[in-house]
Amino acid sequence: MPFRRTQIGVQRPAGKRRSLALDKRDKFRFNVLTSGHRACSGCGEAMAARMVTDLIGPGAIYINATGCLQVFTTHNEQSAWQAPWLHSVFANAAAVASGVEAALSARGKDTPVVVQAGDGGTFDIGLQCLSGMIERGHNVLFVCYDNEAYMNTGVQRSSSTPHAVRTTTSPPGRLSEGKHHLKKDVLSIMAAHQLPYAATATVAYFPDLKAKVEKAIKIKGPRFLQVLSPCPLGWNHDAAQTIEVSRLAVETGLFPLVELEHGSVTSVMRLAQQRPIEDYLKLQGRFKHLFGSQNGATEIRHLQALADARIQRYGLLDAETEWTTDTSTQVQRHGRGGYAQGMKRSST
Ligand SMILES: Cc1ncc(C[n+]2csc(CCOP(=O)(O)OP(=O)(O)O)c2C)c(N)n1
Ligand code: SF4
Ligand SMILES: [Mg+2]
Repeated sequence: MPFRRTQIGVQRPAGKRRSLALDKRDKFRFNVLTSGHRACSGCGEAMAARMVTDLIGPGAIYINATGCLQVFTTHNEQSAWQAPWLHSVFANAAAVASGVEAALSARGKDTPVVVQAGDGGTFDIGLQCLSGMIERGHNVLFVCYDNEAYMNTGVQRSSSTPHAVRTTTSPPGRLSEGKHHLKKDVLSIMAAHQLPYAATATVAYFPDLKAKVEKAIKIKGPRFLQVLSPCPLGWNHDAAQTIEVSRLAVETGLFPLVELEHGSVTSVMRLAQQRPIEDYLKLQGRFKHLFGSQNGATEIRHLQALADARIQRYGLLDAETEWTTDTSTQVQRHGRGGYAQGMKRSST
């Protein structure tokens, strides 16, 4: 009997298509990103995308840049998406979303338009389209699932990859301790556009992520959400520790959870205490080469200094926080091995 393959995990006889309305009524079982897709086990991006899209719901139009999320959810004639979903090319998701939003607007509709992209599709190849979308004021929510490398094509470094990380294109060896360059501060680039809303979130803090998605979806105009999404394959951590790794990124100060409105910081998640950076690094094979050598120890100190500088910048340990957009509090790296300032740990 011929089968219609429209939804992953469900093969039904042609002509007997399960109604989406039926799924939506069963609110305890309905997921915009449904089960049966091909993500690796413990994939932080799959978790993040399920959380975000379930909070927004099936009434939005989703535009997906090329990347792991697109590939593992739409394998050859199948789709795990139970909502209108469009695949753009790697670079132009924000431009496609701009067109979708303009067309909807011309027809008097305010259907939410949501972009989903990896860090490569956001920080690197998608950046100019994203910048244009924001500058033109399109009513679009752009969600970046930041797993800090080009995972879909085999873990190549991106401008989101932190320094000293092992990737297939930044292998540690005699002359190097992994990636030479710092992770790009994409949130500050967004802030420079003075867009209505920008925030960071991660899978370990669901209530925080929920509040931010719910807020973002209500705001009009361009909005940006950067969701740190650990990748067991590329980060080389235990698939059961995705949430722990995500939590430690926040607790060490490396990935602050913040909100910005019109370019200014409006809220931060404060830390009760700062965890040492080693607690985060030692769970991940991508940092393994740093342990046991003098050069590696230097890079660990650099990573600690970065975390300290972010804590200081956003006042994450202060009872009374004064936020600053002064980038001089950031650690600046000049060439290989040298940092101009911020090398001292303020606290651990
Ligand atoms: C113009 C162009 N260059 C390269 C590729 C190959 N490519 C597809 S996905 C991808 C990496 C995606 O990385 P990211 O956006 O971080 O998403 P992830 O897979 O990590 O979730 C690359 C290099 C492409 N599809 N188009
Ligand atoms: S490679 Fe990483 S991002 Fe891609 S599906 Fe696997 S765990 Fe998820
Ligand atoms: Mg990526």
